[in-house]
Amino acid sequence: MTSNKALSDWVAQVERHVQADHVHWCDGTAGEYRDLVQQMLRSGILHELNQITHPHCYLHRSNPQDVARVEHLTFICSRSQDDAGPNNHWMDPAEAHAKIDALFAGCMRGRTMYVIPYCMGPLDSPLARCGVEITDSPYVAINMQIMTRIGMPALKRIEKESSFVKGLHSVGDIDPKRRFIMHFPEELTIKSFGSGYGGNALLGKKCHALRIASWQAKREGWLAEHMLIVGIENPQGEVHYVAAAFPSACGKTNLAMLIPPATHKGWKVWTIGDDICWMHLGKDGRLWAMNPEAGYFGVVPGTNPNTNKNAYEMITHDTIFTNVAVTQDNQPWWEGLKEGTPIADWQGRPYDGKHGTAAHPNSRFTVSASQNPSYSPKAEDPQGVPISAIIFGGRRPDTVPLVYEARDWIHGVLMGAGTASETTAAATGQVGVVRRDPMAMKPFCGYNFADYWNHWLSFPAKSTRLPKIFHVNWFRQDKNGKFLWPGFGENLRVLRWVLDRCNGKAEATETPIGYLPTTSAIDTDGLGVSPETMQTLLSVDAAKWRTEMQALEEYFRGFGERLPLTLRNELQRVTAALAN
Ligand code: OXD
Ligand code: MN
Repeated sequence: MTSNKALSDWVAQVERHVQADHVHWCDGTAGEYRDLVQQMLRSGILHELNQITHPHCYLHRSNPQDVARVEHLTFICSRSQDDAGPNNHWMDPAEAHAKIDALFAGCMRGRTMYVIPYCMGPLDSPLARCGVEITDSPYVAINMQIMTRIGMPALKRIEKESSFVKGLHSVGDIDPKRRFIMHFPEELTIKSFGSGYGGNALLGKKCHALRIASWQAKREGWLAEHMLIVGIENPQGEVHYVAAAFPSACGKTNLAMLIPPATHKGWKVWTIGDDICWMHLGKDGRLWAMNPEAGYFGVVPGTNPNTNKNAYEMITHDTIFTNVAVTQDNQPWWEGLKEGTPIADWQGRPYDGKHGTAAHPNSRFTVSASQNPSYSPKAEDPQGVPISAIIFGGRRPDTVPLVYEARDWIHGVLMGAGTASETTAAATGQVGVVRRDPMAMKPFCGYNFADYWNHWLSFPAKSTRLPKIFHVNWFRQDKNGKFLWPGFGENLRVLRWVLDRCNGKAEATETPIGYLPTTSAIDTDGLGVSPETMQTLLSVDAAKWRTEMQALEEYFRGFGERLPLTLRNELQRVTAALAN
Protein backbone atom coordinates (compact mmCIF):
# COMPACT_ATOMS: atom_id res chain seq x y z
CA MET A 1 0.00 0.00 0.00
CA THR A 2 2.93 2.32 0.48
CA SER A 3 6.44 2.76 -0.87
CA ASN A 4 7.63 4.00 2.52
CA LYS A 5 9.43 1.10 4.16
CA ALA A 6 9.29 2.46 7.71
CA LEU A 7 5.53 2.79 7.37
CA SER A 8 4.89 -0.59 5.73
CA ASP A 9 7.15 -2.35 8.26
CA TRP A 10 5.37 -0.68 11.16
CA VAL A 11 1.90 -1.52 9.81
CA ALA A 12 2.94 -5.16 9.24
CA GLN A 13 4.40 -5.41 12.71
CA VAL A 14 1.27 -3.94 14.31
CA GLU A 15 -0.94 -6.23 12.23
CA ARG A 16 0.93 -9.27 13.52
CA HIS A 17 0.72 -8.04 17.09
CA VAL A 18 -2.96 -7.08 17.19
CA GLN A 19 -4.05 -9.90 14.85
CA ALA A 20 -6.66 -7.90 12.99
CA ASP A 21 -8.99 -9.79 10.64
CA HIS A 22 -8.71 -7.14 7.93
CA VAL A 23 -6.52 -4.15 7.19
CA HIS A 24 -8.16 -1.12 5.58
CA TRP A 25 -6.00 1.76 4.36
CA CYS A 26 -8.16 4.88 4.48
CA ASP A 27 -8.19 6.84 1.24
CA GLY A 28 -10.16 9.75 2.66
CA THR A 29 -12.81 9.75 -0.09
CA ALA A 30 -16.47 10.66 0.33
CA GLY A 31 -17.37 7.11 -0.75
CA GLU A 32 -15.29 5.63 2.04
CA TYR A 33 -16.97 7.93 4.58
CA ARG A 34 -20.42 6.87 3.32
CA ASP A 35 -19.53 3.17 3.47
CA LEU A 36 -18.20 3.45 7.01
CA VAL A 37 -21.33 5.30 8.12
CA GLN A 38 -23.57 2.62 6.56
CA GLN A 39 -21.59 -0.11 8.25
CA MET A 40 -21.84 1.66 11.65
CA LEU A 41 -25.59 2.20 11.20
CA ARG A 42 -25.93 -1.54 10.65
CA SER A 43 -23.80 -2.45 13.64
CA GLY A 44 -25.43 0.11 15.96
CA ILE A 45 -22.33 2.24 16.55
CA LEU A 46 -24.21 5.10 14.89
CA HIS A 47 -27.89 5.99 14.90
CA GLU A 48 -29.52 7.97 12.17
CA LEU A 49 -30.98 11.30 13.28
CA ASN A 50 -33.94 13.00 11.57
CA GLN A 51 -32.68 13.19 7.98
CA ILE A 52 -35.20 15.85 6.97
CA THR A 53 -34.24 18.38 9.64
CA HIS A 54 -30.62 17.14 9.96
CA PRO A 55 -29.42 15.59 6.70
CA HIS A 56 -26.36 13.32 7.07
CA CYS A 57 -26.33 13.75 10.85
CA TYR A 58 -25.70 10.74 13.05
CA LEU A 59 -25.61 10.04 16.75
CA HIS A 60 -23.00 8.01 18.55
CA ARG A 61 -23.71 6.94 22.12
CA SER A 62 -20.47 6.17 23.82
CA ASN A 63 -19.94 3.81 26.69
CA PRO A 64 -21.05 5.76 29.82
CA GLN A 65 -17.59 5.03 31.28
CA ASP A 66 -15.94 6.76 28.33
CA VAL A 67 -17.14 10.34 27.96
CA ALA A 68 -14.10 12.58 28.51
CA ARG A 69 -10.34 12.80 28.49
CA VAL A 70 -8.66 10.82 31.26
CA GLU A 71 -5.76 12.88 32.55
CA HIS A 72 -4.89 10.41 35.32
CA LEU A 73 -4.35 7.71 32.68
CA THR A 74 -2.40 9.95 30.28
CA PHE A 75 1.36 9.56 30.40
CA ILE A 76 4.41 11.27 28.92
CA CYS A 77 7.01 8.53 28.58
CA SER A 78 10.20 10.48 27.97
CA ARG A 79 13.50 8.78 28.83
CA SER A 80 14.05 11.13 31.75
CA GLN A 81 11.27 11.79 34.25
CA ASP A 82 12.52 15.36 34.67
CA ASP A 83 11.86 16.01 31.00
CA ALA A 84 8.18 15.17 31.55
CA GLY A 85 8.09 17.40 34.62
CA PRO A 86 5.77 17.61 37.60
CA ASN A 87 2.99 18.73 35.27
CA ASN A 88 2.76 15.27 33.67
CA HIS A 89 2.27 11.70 34.72
CA TRP A 90 5.40 9.88 33.68
CA MET A 91 6.23 6.29 33.01
CA ASP A 92 9.55 4.80 31.96
CA PRO A 93 9.31 4.16 28.19
CA ALA A 94 10.30 0.48 28.38
CA GLU A 95 7.80 -0.19 31.14
CA ALA A 96 5.11 1.78 29.32
CA HIS A 97 5.65 -0.08 26.03
CA ALA A 98 5.54 -3.42 27.84
CA LYS A 99 2.37 -2.53 29.72
CA ILE A 100 0.43 -1.23 26.76
CA ASP A 101 1.78 -3.72 24.20
CA ALA A 102 0.42 -6.50 26.40
CA LEU A 103 -3.02 -4.92 26.10
CA PHE A 104 -2.69 -4.57 22.32
CA ALA A 105 -1.71 -8.25 21.87
CA GLY A 106 -4.47 -9.88 19.82
CA CYS A 107 -6.88 -7.03 20.61
CA MET A 108 -8.12 -6.65 17.01
CA ARG A 109 -9.07 -10.29 16.47
CA GLY A 110 -12.39 -10.25 14.65
CA ARG A 111 -11.98 -6.55 13.89
CA THR A 112 -10.79 -4.39 11.01
CA MET A 113 -7.63 -2.39 11.48
CA TYR A 114 -7.90 1.04 9.85
CA VAL A 115 -4.66 2.69 8.74
CA ILE A 116 -5.20 6.44 8.54
CA PRO A 117 -2.47 8.61 7.02
CA TYR A 118 -3.21 12.21 8.03
CA CYS A 119 -1.78 15.67 7.73
CA MET A 120 -2.07 18.32 10.46
CA GLY A 121 -2.31 21.60 8.59
CA PRO A 122 -2.90 22.44 4.94
CA LEU A 123 -1.35 19.77 2.72
CA ASP A 124 0.82 22.30 0.89
CA SER A 125 2.01 24.05 4.07
CA PRO A 126 5.67 23.78 5.05
CA LEU A 127 4.42 24.15 8.65
CA ALA A 128 2.14 21.08 8.47
CA ARG A 129 3.15 17.72 9.98
CA CYS A 130 1.97 14.25 9.15
CA GLY A 131 1.10 11.19 11.12
CA VAL A 132 -0.49 7.79 10.71
CA GLU A 133 -3.11 6.50 13.11
CA ILE A 134 -3.90 2.80 13.26
CA THR A 135 -7.22 2.13 14.96
CA ASP A 136 -9.89 -0.53 15.25
CA SER A 137 -12.65 2.06 15.55
CA PRO A 138 -14.57 3.07 12.42
CA TYR A 139 -16.02 5.94 14.53
CA VAL A 140 -12.47 7.21 15.00
CA ALA A 141 -11.81 6.79 11.27
CA ILE A 142 -14.71 9.03 10.23
CA ASN A 143 -13.97 11.56 12.97
CA MET A 144 -10.35 11.72 11.79
CA GLN A 145 -11.61 12.27 8.27
CA ILE A 146 -13.49 15.36 9.47
CA MET A 147 -10.89 16.64 11.93
CA THR A 148 -7.74 16.22 9.81
CA ARG A 149 -6.72 15.86 6.17
CA ILE A 150 -6.57 12.10 5.67
CA GLY A 151 -5.90 9.68 2.84
CA MET A 152 -3.84 9.63 -0.33
CA PRO A 153 -2.52 13.22 -0.35
CA ALA A 154 -1.28 12.80 3.24
CA LEU A 155 0.28 9.44 2.35
CA LYS A 156 2.09 11.00 -0.63
CA ARG A 157 3.51 13.68 1.63
CA ILE A 158 4.65 11.07 4.16
CA GLU A 159 6.35 9.13 1.37
CA LYS A 160 8.12 12.29 0.22
CA GLU A 161 9.18 13.44 3.70
CA SER A 162 9.73 10.04 5.22
CA SER A 163 8.82 11.34 8.63
CA PHE A 164 5.56 10.84 10.49
CA VAL A 165 4.13 10.44 13.97
CA LYS A 166 3.03 6.87 14.73
CA GLY A 167 -0.26 6.54 16.58
CA LEU A 168 -1.67 3.19 17.61
CA HIS A 169 -5.17 3.06 19.02
CA SER A 170 -7.64 0.41 20.09
CA VAL A 171 -10.90 0.78 21.92
CA GLY A 172 -10.09 -2.57 23.53
CA ASP A 173 -13.05 -3.45 25.71
CA ILE A 174 -13.55 0.18 26.89
CA ASP A 175 -12.66 -0.85 30.39
CA PRO A 176 -11.36 2.13 32.42
CA LYS A 177 -9.14 -0.33 34.30
CA ARG A 178 -7.45 -1.28 31.04
CA ARG A 179 -7.01 2.23 29.65
CA PHE A 180 -3.84 4.20 28.94
CA ILE A 181 -3.00 7.15 26.73
CA MET A 182 0.78 7.06 26.33
CA HIS A 183 3.13 9.41 24.53
CA PHE A 184 6.74 8.68 23.62
CA PRO A 185 7.96 12.08 22.40
CA GLU A 186 11.51 10.94 21.60
CA GLU A 187 10.07 8.19 19.39
CA LEU A 188 7.31 10.40 17.90
CA THR A 189 4.93 7.66 19.00
CA ILE A 190 1.52 7.54 20.66
CA LYS A 191 -0.23 4.45 22.02
CA SER A 192 -3.79 4.74 23.25
CA PHE A 193 -5.85 1.84 24.55
CA GLY A 194 -9.30 1.40 26.03
CA SER A 195 -11.12 4.61 25.10
CA GLY A 196 -13.02 5.82 22.05
CA TYR A 197 -13.45 9.40 23.35
CA GLY A 198 -12.20 12.14 20.99
CA GLY A 199 -9.35 13.57 23.05
CA ASN A 200 -8.11 10.05 23.87
CA ALA A 201 -8.73 8.44 20.50
CA LEU A 202 -8.47 10.98 17.67
CA LEU A 203 -4.71 10.89 17.94
CA GLY A 204 -4.06 13.76 15.52
CA LYS A 205 -5.68 16.19 17.97
CA LYS A 206 -4.48 16.52 21.57
CA CYS A 207 -1.95 13.67 21.44
CA HIS A 208 -0.12 14.67 18.26
CA ALA A 209 -0.92 18.35 17.61
CA LEU A 210 -0.31 19.35 21.24
CA ARG A 211 1.64 16.83 23.33
CA ILE A 212 4.04 15.52 20.68
CA ALA A 213 4.07 18.79 18.70
CA SER A 214 4.87 20.90 21.77
CA TRP A 215 7.93 18.72 22.31
CA GLN A 216 8.95 19.06 18.65
CA ALA A 217 8.26 22.80 18.73
CA LYS A 218 10.62 23.25 21.68
CA ARG A 219 13.40 21.49 19.80
CA GLU A 220 12.77 23.34 16.56
CA GLY A 221 11.99 26.84 17.85
CA TRP A 222 8.25 27.18 17.34
CA LEU A 223 5.12 26.95 19.50
CA ALA A 224 2.30 24.38 19.58
CA GLU A 225 -0.49 25.87 21.69
CA HIS A 226 -4.01 25.19 22.97
CA MET A 227 -5.33 28.33 21.29
CA LEU A 228 -8.09 29.45 18.97
CA ILE A 229 -7.17 31.78 16.12
CA VAL A 230 -9.51 34.50 14.81
CA GLY A 231 -9.32 37.33 12.34
CA ILE A 232 -11.14 40.50 13.39
CA GLU A 233 -12.22 42.72 10.51
CA ASN A 234 -13.03 46.36 11.27
CA PRO A 235 -15.45 48.50 9.25
CA GLN A 236 -12.47 49.78 7.24
CA GLY A 237 -11.90 46.22 6.01
CA GLU A 238 -8.61 45.68 7.90
CA VAL A 239 -8.19 42.24 9.47
CA HIS A 240 -6.03 41.61 12.54
CA TYR A 241 -5.40 38.15 13.93
CA VAL A 242 -5.52 37.08 17.55
CA ALA A 243 -4.61 33.75 19.18
CA ALA A 244 -6.29 32.93 22.50
CA ALA A 245 -5.70 30.17 25.04
CA PHE A 246 -8.51 29.06 27.33
CA PRO A 247 -8.88 25.85 29.33
CA SER A 248 -11.29 23.26 27.94
CA ALA A 249 -14.95 24.22 27.68
CA CYS A 250 -14.42 27.93 28.45
CA GLY A 251 -16.04 29.03 25.18
CA LYS A 252 -13.14 28.81 22.74
CA THR A 253 -15.40 27.58 19.95
CA ASN A 254 -17.89 30.38 20.66
CA LEU A 255 -15.17 33.03 20.61
CA ALA A 256 -13.67 31.55 17.45
CA MET A 257 -17.04 31.94 15.69
CA LEU A 258 -18.14 35.17 17.33
CA ILE A 259 -20.91 37.10 15.63
CA PRO A 260 -20.62 40.86 16.21
CA PRO A 261 -23.60 42.32 18.10
CA ALA A 262 -26.11 44.51 16.25
CA THR A 263 -24.35 47.61 17.63
CA HIS A 264 -21.22 46.66 15.64
CA LYS A 265 -22.14 47.24 12.01
CA GLY A 266 -19.30 46.59 9.60
CA TRP A 267 -17.38 44.30 11.98
CA LYS A 268 -16.75 40.66 11.11
CA VAL A 269 -14.97 37.84 12.88
CA TRP A 270 -13.26 35.16 10.79
CA THR A 271 -12.45 31.74 12.22
CA ILE A 272 -9.04 30.26 11.54
CA GLY A 273 -9.21 27.64 14.29
CA ASP A 274 -11.05 26.89 17.53
CA ASP A 275 -8.65 24.72 19.55
CA ILE A 276 -5.04 24.34 18.41
CA CYS A 277 -2.52 26.82 17.05
CA TRP A 278 0.96 26.26 15.70
CA MET A 279 3.05 29.44 15.59
CA HIS A 280 6.32 30.05 13.80
CA LEU A 281 8.48 33.15 13.65
CA GLY A 282 8.34 34.58 10.16
CA LYS A 283 11.24 36.20 8.34
CA ASP A 284 9.61 39.51 9.22
CA GLY A 285 9.94 38.74 12.96
CA ARG A 286 6.20 38.36 13.44
CA LEU A 287 4.58 35.19 14.80
CA TRP A 288 2.60 33.40 12.09
CA ALA A 289 -0.17 31.07 13.20
CA MET A 290 -1.69 28.03 11.55
CA ASN A 291 -4.56 25.77 12.60
CA PRO A 292 -3.43 22.16 12.20
CA GLU A 293 -7.02 20.86 12.31
CA ALA A 294 -9.65 20.70 9.58
CA GLY A 295 -12.76 20.41 11.73
CA TYR A 296 -14.28 21.11 15.12
CA PHE A 297 -14.86 18.68 17.96
CA GLY A 298 -16.99 21.11 19.95
CA VAL A 299 -18.98 21.02 23.17
CA VAL A 300 -22.69 20.91 22.20
CA PRO A 301 -24.59 22.05 25.34
CA GLY A 302 -25.30 25.76 25.33
CA THR A 303 -25.18 26.07 21.54
CA ASN A 304 -28.12 28.11 20.25
CA PRO A 305 -28.68 30.98 17.81
CA ASN A 306 -27.86 33.55 20.52
CA THR A 307 -24.69 32.00 21.89
CA ASN A 308 -23.18 30.73 18.64
CA LYS A 309 -25.32 31.15 15.53
CA ASN A 310 -22.54 29.94 13.27
CA ALA A 311 -22.11 26.69 15.17
CA TYR A 312 -25.87 26.25 15.52
CA GLU A 313 -26.27 26.49 11.75
CA MET A 314 -23.26 24.45 10.79
CA ILE A 315 -24.37 21.46 12.86
CA THR A 316 -27.75 21.13 11.15
CA HIS A 317 -26.21 18.85 8.50
CA ASP A 318 -23.26 16.50 7.93
CA THR A 319 -22.42 16.29 11.62
CA ILE A 320 -21.58 13.49 14.00
CA PHE A 321 -23.13 14.03 17.42
CA THR A 322 -21.77 12.17 20.41
CA ASN A 323 -23.84 11.73 23.57
CA VAL A 324 -26.65 14.21 22.90
CA ALA A 325 -30.31 13.49 23.70
CA VAL A 326 -33.06 13.08 21.07
CA THR A 327 -36.57 14.47 20.65
CA GLN A 328 -39.77 12.60 19.74
CA ASP A 329 -39.08 13.17 16.04
CA ASN A 330 -35.46 12.09 16.40
CA GLN A 331 -33.77 15.46 16.29
CA PRO A 332 -30.64 15.97 18.39
CA TRP A 333 -31.30 17.85 21.64
CA TRP A 334 -29.13 19.36 24.34
CA GLU A 335 -29.37 21.66 27.35
CA GLY A 336 -29.38 25.29 26.26
CA LEU A 337 -30.86 24.55 22.83
CA LYS A 338 -33.98 26.51 23.83
CA GLU A 339 -36.35 24.53 21.58
CA GLY A 340 -37.77 21.02 21.45
CA THR A 341 -38.20 18.45 24.21
CA PRO A 342 -35.96 15.46 24.80
CA ILE A 343 -37.60 12.07 25.09
CA ALA A 344 -34.42 9.99 25.37
CA ASP A 345 -31.23 10.94 27.17
CA TRP A 346 -27.64 10.54 25.94
CA GLN A 347 -27.66 6.89 26.92
CA GLY A 348 -30.90 6.26 25.03
CA ARG A 349 -32.97 5.92 28.20
CA PRO A 350 -36.44 7.50 28.39
CA TYR A 351 -35.94 11.03 29.74
CA ASP A 352 -38.31 12.34 32.39
CA GLY A 353 -36.49 15.58 33.25
CA LYS A 354 -35.95 14.46 36.83
CA HIS A 355 -32.68 12.58 36.69
CA GLY A 356 -29.66 14.57 35.53
CA THR A 357 -29.20 16.24 32.18
CA ALA A 358 -30.59 14.83 28.96
CA ALA A 359 -27.44 15.43 26.94
CA HIS A 360 -24.09 14.65 28.54
CA PRO A 361 -22.44 17.94 29.69
CA ASN A 362 -19.44 16.99 27.52
CA SER A 363 -21.49 15.89 24.53
CA ARG A 364 -19.82 16.88 21.29
CA PHE A 365 -20.28 17.67 17.62
CA THR A 366 -17.74 16.73 14.98
CA VAL A 367 -18.04 18.87 11.90
CA SER A 368 -15.89 20.02 9.01
CA ALA A 369 -14.52 23.57 9.34
CA SER A 370 -15.69 24.18 5.78
CA GLN A 371 -19.28 24.20 7.10
CA ASN A 372 -18.60 27.17 9.36
CA PRO A 373 -20.15 30.30 7.81
CA SER A 374 -17.30 32.38 9.29
CA TYR A 375 -14.48 30.07 8.12
CA SER A 376 -11.63 32.26 6.94
CA PRO A 377 -10.15 31.57 3.50
CA LYS A 378 -6.82 32.40 5.18
CA ALA A 379 -7.17 29.21 7.23
CA GLU A 380 -5.90 27.33 4.19
CA ASP A 381 -2.95 29.69 3.67
CA PRO A 382 0.23 27.59 3.80
CA GLN A 383 2.10 30.37 5.64
CA GLY A 384 -0.61 30.95 8.26
CA VAL A 385 -1.63 34.41 9.49
CA PRO A 386 0.36 37.08 11.40
CA ILE A 387 -0.66 37.37 15.07
CA SER A 388 -1.14 40.83 16.62
CA ALA A 389 -2.16 39.74 20.11
CA ILE A 390 -1.99 36.64 22.28
CA ILE A 391 -4.73 36.32 24.89
CA PHE A 392 -4.80 34.04 27.91
CA GLY A 393 -8.00 33.44 29.81
CA GLY A 394 -9.63 31.36 32.48
CA ARG A 395 -12.95 30.84 34.19
CA ARG A 396 -12.57 32.89 37.37
CA PRO A 397 -15.57 33.99 39.47
CA ASP A 398 -13.51 36.65 41.26
CA THR A 399 -10.10 38.40 41.51
CA VAL A 400 -9.22 38.46 37.81
CA PRO A 401 -10.33 41.56 35.83
CA LEU A 402 -12.22 41.44 32.55
CA VAL A 403 -9.06 42.29 30.62
CA TYR A 404 -5.53 43.49 31.24
CA GLU A 405 -2.36 43.77 29.24
CA ALA A 406 1.12 42.55 30.04
CA ARG A 407 3.88 45.12 30.33
CA ASP A 408 6.08 43.15 27.96
CA TRP A 409 6.58 39.60 26.69
CA ILE A 410 8.24 38.35 29.89
CA HIS A 411 5.40 39.67 32.01
CA GLY A 412 3.04 38.06 29.49
CA VAL A 413 4.71 34.69 30.01
CA LEU A 414 4.16 35.09 33.76
CA MET A 415 0.54 35.97 33.06
CA GLY A 416 0.12 32.85 30.92
CA ALA A 417 1.93 30.68 33.45
CA GLY A 418 -0.40 32.03 36.16
CA THR A 419 -3.58 31.13 34.31
CA ALA A 420 -6.01 29.18 36.45
CA SER A 421 -9.57 28.13 35.85
CA GLU A 422 -12.56 26.33 37.26
CA THR A 423 -12.61 22.76 35.96
CA THR A 424 -15.33 21.66 33.53
CA ALA A 425 -16.78 18.44 32.16
CA ALA A 426 -14.22 18.08 29.32
CA ALA A 427 -12.07 15.92 31.57
CA THR A 428 -13.11 13.37 34.16
CA GLY A 429 -12.78 14.57 37.75
CA GLN A 430 -14.37 17.15 39.99
CA VAL A 431 -16.10 20.02 38.17
CA GLY A 432 -15.99 23.62 39.42
CA VAL A 433 -12.73 23.75 41.39
CA VAL A 434 -10.09 26.34 40.47
CA ARG A 435 -6.91 24.71 39.29
CA ARG A 436 -3.70 26.03 37.73
CA ASP A 437 -3.76 25.64 34.00
CA PRO A 438 -0.72 27.48 32.62
CA MET A 439 -1.31 28.70 29.07
CA ALA A 440 -4.36 26.31 29.17
CA MET A 441 -1.74 23.62 28.47
CA LYS A 442 -1.84 21.68 31.75
CA PRO A 443 -3.33 18.57 30.15
CA PHE A 444 -1.47 19.02 26.87
CA CYS A 445 2.15 20.09 27.34
CA GLY A 446 4.29 17.12 26.34
CA TYR A 447 7.24 18.11 28.52
CA ASN A 448 8.33 19.88 31.70
CA PHE A 449 6.49 23.20 32.11
CA ALA A 450 9.69 24.80 33.42
CA ASP A 451 11.37 24.07 30.07
CA TYR A 452 8.22 25.16 28.25
CA TRP A 453 8.25 28.57 29.97
CA ASN A 454 11.95 28.83 29.21
CA HIS A 455 11.11 28.20 25.57
CA TRP A 456 8.48 30.96 25.62
CA LEU A 457 11.03 33.27 27.27
CA SER A 458 13.51 32.63 24.45
CA PHE A 459 11.45 34.53 21.87
CA PRO A 460 12.35 38.16 22.67
CA ALA A 461 15.98 37.35 21.82
CA LYS A 462 14.83 36.24 18.38
CA SER A 463 12.42 39.05 17.48
CA THR A 464 11.43 42.58 18.37
CA ARG A 465 8.06 42.23 16.61
CA LEU A 466 6.34 39.78 18.92
CA PRO A 467 2.60 40.12 19.62
CA LYS A 468 1.40 41.93 22.74
CA ILE A 469 0.04 39.64 25.47
CA PHE A 470 -3.28 40.04 27.32
CA HIS A 471 -5.40 38.19 29.87
CA VAL A 472 -9.20 38.09 29.89
CA ASN A 473 -11.88 36.74 32.20
CA TRP A 474 -15.43 36.59 30.84
CA PHE A 475 -16.65 34.73 33.93
CA ARG A 476 -16.51 37.25 36.77
CA GLN A 477 -19.56 36.90 39.07
CA ASP A 478 -21.38 39.08 41.59
CA LYS A 479 -22.24 38.04 45.15
CA ASN A 480 -25.23 36.07 43.89
CA GLY A 481 -23.26 34.12 41.34
CA LYS A 482 -24.58 36.16 38.39
CA PHE A 483 -22.14 36.85 35.57
CA LEU A 484 -21.16 40.55 35.45
CA TRP A 485 -20.17 40.56 31.80
CA PRO A 486 -22.64 39.45 29.08
CA GLY A 487 -19.98 37.56 27.11
CA PHE A 488 -20.53 35.87 23.71
CA GLY A 489 -20.77 38.47 20.87
CA GLU A 490 -20.18 41.33 23.29
CA ASN A 491 -16.66 40.03 23.88
CA LEU A 492 -15.84 41.82 20.64
CA ARG A 493 -15.82 45.05 22.66
CA VAL A 494 -12.90 43.70 24.68
CA LEU A 495 -11.13 42.44 21.57
CA ARG A 496 -11.46 45.92 20.07
CA TRP A 497 -9.64 47.38 23.08
CA VAL A 498 -6.97 44.70 22.70
CA LEU A 499 -6.43 45.54 19.04
CA ASP A 500 -6.52 49.28 19.71
CA ARG A 501 -3.76 48.73 22.27
CA CYS A 502 -1.77 46.86 19.63
CA ASN A 503 -2.22 49.81 17.31
CA GLY A 504 -1.28 52.34 20.01
CA LYS A 505 -4.78 53.84 20.13
CA ALA A 506 -6.55 52.84 23.37
CA GLU A 507 -6.29 54.27 26.87
CA ALA A 508 -4.91 52.24 29.77
CA THR A 509 -3.93 52.67 33.40
CA GLU A 510 -0.79 51.09 34.76
CA THR A 511 -1.37 48.81 37.78
CA PRO A 512 0.86 46.28 39.56
CA ILE A 513 -0.66 43.43 37.51
CA GLY A 514 -0.38 45.20 34.14
CA TYR A 515 -2.24 47.75 32.02
CA LEU A 516 -5.99 47.92 32.56
CA PRO A 517 -8.45 49.80 30.37
CA THR A 518 -9.53 53.15 31.81
CA THR A 519 -13.20 52.88 32.79
CA SER A 520 -14.30 54.56 29.56
CA ALA A 521 -11.83 52.81 27.24
CA ILE A 522 -14.12 49.86 26.52
CA ASP A 523 -17.11 50.83 24.40
CA THR A 524 -20.24 50.01 26.42
CA ASP A 525 -22.66 51.85 24.15
CA GLY A 526 -25.99 49.99 24.03
CA LEU A 527 -24.65 47.24 26.28
CA GLY A 528 -26.66 47.81 29.45
CA VAL A 529 -23.68 47.28 31.76
CA SER A 530 -23.51 50.03 34.37
CA PRO A 531 -20.36 52.12 35.01
CA GLU A 532 -20.24 50.61 38.54
CA THR A 533 -20.20 47.10 37.09
CA MET A 534 -17.46 48.13 34.66
CA GLN A 535 -15.52 49.48 37.60
CA THR A 536 -15.84 46.14 39.40
CA LEU A 537 -14.84 44.28 36.25
CA LEU A 538 -11.79 46.49 35.85
CA SER A 539 -10.58 46.74 39.42
CA VAL A 540 -7.56 45.16 41.07
CA ASP A 541 -7.94 44.04 44.67
CA ALA A 542 -4.33 44.14 45.90
CA ALA A 543 -4.97 41.80 48.85
CA LYS A 544 -6.58 39.16 46.63
CA TRP A 545 -3.76 39.53 44.12
CA ARG A 546 -1.12 39.08 46.79
CA THR A 547 -2.82 35.78 47.66
CA GLU A 548 -2.93 34.93 43.95
CA MET A 549 0.79 35.61 43.60
CA GLN A 550 1.55 33.54 46.69
CA ALA A 551 -0.40 30.64 45.25
CA LEU A 552 1.55 30.99 42.01
CA GLU A 553 4.85 31.11 43.86
CA GLU A 554 3.91 27.93 45.68
CA TYR A 555 2.96 26.30 42.41
CA PHE A 556 6.25 27.38 40.84
CA ARG A 557 8.14 25.85 43.75
CA GLY A 558 7.09 22.44 42.46
CA PHE A 559 9.40 22.99 39.47
CA GLY A 560 12.48 23.42 41.67
CA GLU A 561 15.73 24.59 40.12
CA ARG A 562 14.43 24.09 36.62
CA LEU A 563 12.08 27.08 36.92
CA PRO A 564 13.56 29.89 34.79
CA LEU A 565 15.12 32.60 36.95
CA THR A 566 13.56 35.24 34.70
CA LEU A 567 10.11 33.98 35.62
CA ARG A 568 10.92 33.85 39.33
CA ASN A 569 12.21 37.44 39.15
CA GLU A 570 9.16 38.59 37.23
CA LEU A 571 6.88 37.09 39.88
CA GLN A 572 8.88 38.91 42.56
CA ARG A 573 8.61 42.16 40.64
CA VAL A 574 4.79 41.93 40.49
CA THR A 575 4.60 40.84 44.14
CA ALA A 576 6.74 43.81 45.20
CA ALA A 577 4.56 46.20 43.19
CA LEU A 578 1.47 44.82 44.94
CA ALA A 579 3.03 45.46 48.34
CA ASN A 580 3.21 49.22 47.72
C1 OXD B 1 -11.11 19.76 23.84
C2 OXD B 1 -10.56 19.92 25.20
O1 OXD B 1 -11.85 18.80 23.57
O2 OXD B 1 -9.77 20.86 25.42
O3 OXD B 1 -10.79 20.61 23.00
O4 OXD B 1 -10.88 19.11 26.08
MN1 MN C 1 -9.28 21.97 23.69
